[in-house]
Amino acid sequence: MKITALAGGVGGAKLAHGLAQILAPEDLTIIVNTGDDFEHLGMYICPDLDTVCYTLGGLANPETGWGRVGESWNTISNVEKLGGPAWFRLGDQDIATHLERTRRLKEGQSLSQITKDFCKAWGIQHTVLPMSDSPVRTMVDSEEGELAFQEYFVHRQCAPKVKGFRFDGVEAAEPVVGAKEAIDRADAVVICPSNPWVSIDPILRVIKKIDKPVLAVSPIIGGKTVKGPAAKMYEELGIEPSSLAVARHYRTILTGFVLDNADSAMENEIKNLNVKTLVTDTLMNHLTDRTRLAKDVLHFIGSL
Ligand code: FO1
Repeated sequence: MKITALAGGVGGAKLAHGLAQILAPEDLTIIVNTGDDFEHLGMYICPDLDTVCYTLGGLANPETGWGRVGESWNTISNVEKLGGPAWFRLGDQDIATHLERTRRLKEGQSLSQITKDFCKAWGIQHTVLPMSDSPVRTMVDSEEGELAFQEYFVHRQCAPKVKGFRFDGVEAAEPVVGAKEAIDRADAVVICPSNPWVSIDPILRVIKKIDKPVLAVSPIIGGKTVKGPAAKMYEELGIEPSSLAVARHYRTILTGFVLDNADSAMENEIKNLNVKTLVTDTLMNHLTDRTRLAKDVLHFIGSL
């Protein structure tokens, strides 16, 4: 079975990792959100691309899900001593990624070519694609005005009340070469359990049409996000956070939806959206959970 997965940060990376345990490299392509990218300390940083790659490469910090395992913080702590910004925690190994990516971008290499080379260096055989080689910047409209994504997410720790989102540059951003082909040859597209508003919507805005079966895994369990501000965003936008809300979010493209056992009472309402459903354990604390959920998803796609 050939799958193209759409993923953002930590939650999405975990299911992508599970799928990569089961599917051969030629059968799985992961298209990753780049709306979280930003320039910081003179470096071009791609948090979701790095989170997916570090996770697939077994290099990710298991506590946070982002950054590298076994990390040291000498550089950023010395930047801080010099009076520089240290709110965005950049580890020493991680900084090498940003330095080399920035160097290559300045030389004119594309983000997708750089990602391909980095995956090779990190021993990752599956294809990881940025959604576009053109810049897209997620801007968060909040009660304090418009904030750049990392300013909102990390510096302000998602405190400001959100009012909406804007993806600066998305109109001009073409899907990366290979993305359409990956979707065309796939049996199905899997929307990983990432934040619908700021991780998946930017990808869908770039990719536009998907005329393939689409299956989404809810990032919300029991009305709460496992990690990150998705539930808080729904609430602040006046929508009751739930698996049903996520199914409605994607309803125009959705064929199948995977929700957690905790939300089984919602299954019929989701079915009424003309969506096939799978109720299972969607929590992924360990690699075994990631692989199990991936197996459930692939089996479910086989039944669609
Ligand atoms: N998230 C935080 O909450 N605090 C951080 O200091 C932080 C640093 C960081 C460094 C590199 C990287 O790739 C990701 C990092 N993240 C941090 C996570 C990042 O902000 C989010 O994972 C994505 O942008 C949203 O998924």
